[in-house]
Order: sequence, then structure tokens, then C-alpha cells
Amino acid sequence: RSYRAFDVDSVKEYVVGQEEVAERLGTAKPDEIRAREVGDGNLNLVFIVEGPNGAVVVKQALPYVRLVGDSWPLPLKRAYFEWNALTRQAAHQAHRLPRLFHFDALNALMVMEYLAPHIILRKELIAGKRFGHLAEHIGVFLAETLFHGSDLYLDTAKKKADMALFADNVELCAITENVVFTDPYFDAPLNRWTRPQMDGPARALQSDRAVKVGVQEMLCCFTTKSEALLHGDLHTGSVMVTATDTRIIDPEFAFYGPMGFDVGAFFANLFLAYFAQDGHESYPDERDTYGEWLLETAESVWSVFAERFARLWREERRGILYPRTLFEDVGDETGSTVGLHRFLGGVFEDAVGFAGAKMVRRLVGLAHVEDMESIGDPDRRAACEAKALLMGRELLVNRTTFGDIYGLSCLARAVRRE
Ligand code: SR1
Ligand code: MG
Repeated sequence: RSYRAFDVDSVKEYVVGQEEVAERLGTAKPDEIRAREVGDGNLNLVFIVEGPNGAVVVKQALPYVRLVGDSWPLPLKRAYFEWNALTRQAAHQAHRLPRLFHFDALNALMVMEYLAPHIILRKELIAGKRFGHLAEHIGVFLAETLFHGSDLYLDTAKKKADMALFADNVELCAITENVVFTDPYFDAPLNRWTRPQMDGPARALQSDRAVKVGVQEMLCCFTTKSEALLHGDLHTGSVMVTATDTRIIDPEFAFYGPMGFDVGAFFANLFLAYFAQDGHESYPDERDTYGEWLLETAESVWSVFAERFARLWREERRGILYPRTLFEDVGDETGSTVGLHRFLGGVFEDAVGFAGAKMVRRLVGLAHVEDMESIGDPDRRAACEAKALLMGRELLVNRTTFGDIYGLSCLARAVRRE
């Protein structure tokens, strides 16, 4: 037996052969099942498979980068890391993930809950929709997964074993090292941008010494700071929402890295949505108030994150960092709380720099975002992109100077109005 990539027919044969999945679908007969391939991400196949009694999602890794084609091979083992990340996240945040039904390492696939009526968050933000619970759900998810995947919670043996496991997610880390932190800052062949309008801003970025140093400092943080098990690709396309529910999907880039990488990725995508506002058709004042909601969401994500993280620090700190016994003589409440504030300050500073890098890569690197791509008029799109690029640069170069999350909102407003 060997790996085979499924199509809409063979995936039906496959699912009926998995007893538990067939039971969920309500049939073991392929001709009673409908399947469609709906993957619109950069890497994988995604099938929605429906039977008489229910539906599931089958996600299968392809042996190459879907966005580029088979000239860029990519190992199938990424499905194994995704599955392992999902099971670790599920220990603390199962209700924020799709339910997991089946994993097949040979075929690099997993069968999960079909989330309905959930929609990808990025699409909803482009449509100008608000989600009252989003910041709370994302802030808590970040705090719970990052805290419990760190040395603040894990013992030495568990942390080292897990780091060793995820250390083999080499090729996906390499993608990030290249397409996020390196390629956008020189004339790399796969870079693209809105031409000719963005030629000037892109070339200016590539000859900007301060930004090159800033992004390399962030790359150094990414490669060396094994702080927690990360989602690794927490953009708004990795989140599915309804009016009341939020689910986080797709942690195939998971590895032990800096907490700020996940937090910064989410900030970056809210800011990209913010700068795209002036490109979308609607009454300008509507887009202004919607933009404010996007900034408030980033602010609330951070405050919810910090609050929940502080609670976990006080109540669940049992790993190798900041042991309670060390602080008994000075009082844990005051003694380690200094440490907590300094720790969160470090996460914030990293998140700012990573947000900058994540914004820049979506504007002049290989993989762009629909928030901008859906702006049909290239002049209008480039005007939005140039402002977002400027904000990304500021975050990279001046990441240590923002006192708090409100400093980022102020910068975003100032850049948008320039
Ligand atoms: C070559 S893959 C490009 C991007 O798609 C994924 O979603 C990650 O963000 C990756 O950097
Ligand atoms: Mg993805």
C-alpha cells in the first residue's frame, strides 16, 4: 500500500471503508454519498463528503505546494504534525476545534467535523460582518494553547519529547523562514505585487537597511525561541465563524516557537483587513466604523489573552519556569507577578515585530490575501497595500517602542489617514 491523492470519486470509496466515518455519514454505499473538493488554501486537498445522515471533511496533504505546483515538493508528514498539534490543542480548547474522527498517516489525511454553517473569517471580514465573541474566543484560545504548550506548564521530559517530535516539521518551518522573513526583502523569483503601482514601495522596502535588520531579528526570534507549541499559521483564513461560534483550523505549521508569532499573525490579518477597507465598495463612513471594529477586535484579543494568561500563570503554573517554591520567600503573588508582566511584555514586543513581518509578506511576497486581492481596481488596491506596507515596516523597525496594543491602533489610524 502506498499514498494516493484522492479525487471526488475515490474519496467516497475511502470513507465507506472507515467504519466510524461510514456510521456518521449513515451509509457504507459510495453511490449514496456526494463529495466535492473545496480546498482554496495554498497547500492541500479538502473534500466535503455528505451522506444521508451527516457530513464530514476530509483534508489530505498533497506531495507538493498546491499554490505553486509539483515543482515545489512538500513532504506528506505535515499531516502528522497537524494531527498532533490538533490533539494537543484539544486537551484545553476542544470546543474551538473541529471534532476529529480519523487520521491516516499513510494517505496523509484526516477526517473531521464538517463545520456548518461556519464560514472562513477572512471572507466574513471582507463582507464587513462583525462577530461579538471573536476577540474573546481567539484571546482565550491563544492563552490556553500557548500557556499549556510552554515551560510554564509542561515538565522537562514532556517539553523536550514534544520539541523533538515537532522539530521534524522542517520543511514547513523552512517555508516560513523563506516566504515570510526573507524573500520579500530581496528580489526573490516568487515575489509578486500589484504592478506597476507597488513597484516603488516594494523596491524601497528592499533597499531599506533598518527593515532588513528588523526582519532578521524577528527571524532569529522565530528560529531560536522555543517558547511554546504554536499553531504556526494563525491568519484569518485559519478561523471559521458563525455569529456565536469560532473554530480554529489548520495547524500544519505547528512547531515550538515564540508565542508572539501566533498572536502577531492574528493582529497582522486584522490590520490587513483594516487597510483594505478603503478599497471596498460601500459608504465610506460605514467602512470607517467597521475599521474601528477591526482595531477594537485586535485590542480585545490582546486584553483577553493577557488576562487569561495571567490567570493560568497564577492557577496552573506547574512547569519548570517560575516554580512556586522559588517565590515562597518573597510571596508568589508579588514575586512572580513581576515576572508575569515582564513575560507578557516580551510576548507583546515579539507579536508586534511578527505582525509587521506577516503584513509585509502578504503584500510583496508569494502568498497574498483576499482582503486586498478582492479590490478590483488596481490603483485603489495599491493605495491600500502601500499603507499596509508602511504599517508593516513601522512595526518591524520600531517594535520596541509601542507601549501597548492601543499604540498599534493609533499607528494604524494615522497611517490610514495619511
Ligand atoms: C508556499 S505556502 C504559502 C503560505 O501558505 C500558508 O497558508 C502559509 O501561510 C504559507 O506561508
Ligand atoms: Mg493553512
